[in-house]
Amino acid sequence: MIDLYYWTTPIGHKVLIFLEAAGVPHRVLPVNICKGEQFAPDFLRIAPNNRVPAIVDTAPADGGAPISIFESGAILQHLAEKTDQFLPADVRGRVDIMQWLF
Ligand SMILES: N[C@@H](CCC(=O)N[C@@H](CS)C(=O)NCC(=O)O)C(=O)O
Repeated sequence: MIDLYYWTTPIGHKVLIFLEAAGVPHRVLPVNICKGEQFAPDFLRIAPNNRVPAIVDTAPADGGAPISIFESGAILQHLAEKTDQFLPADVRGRVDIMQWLF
């Protein structure tokens, strides 16, 4: 399960689109940045840069504690590796994806 901390911005959409397209079970948790909710201490523990999107991967591959991730590029790379989707195995395909991602 992925908890997505989200507001309706283009950068937020990127992560939501990935989750929907890859069929990843997820829960959307709104963070209203127009009301300053990105500065709430509970959210800052997940996203110390006070920005959405951020996620918590509640079932990481190593079976350990949940992992919090901020920055959409880092989030999308994590989700691509976790699901083995949208990330080519060959070096040239991978570079191509990464340069567009970042
Ligand atoms: N480089 C970040 C940018 C995230 C970002 O700028 N998010 C904006 C909304 S699109 C935000 O949360 N702004 C709240 C603030 O700056 O306080 C990423 O790609 O995740």
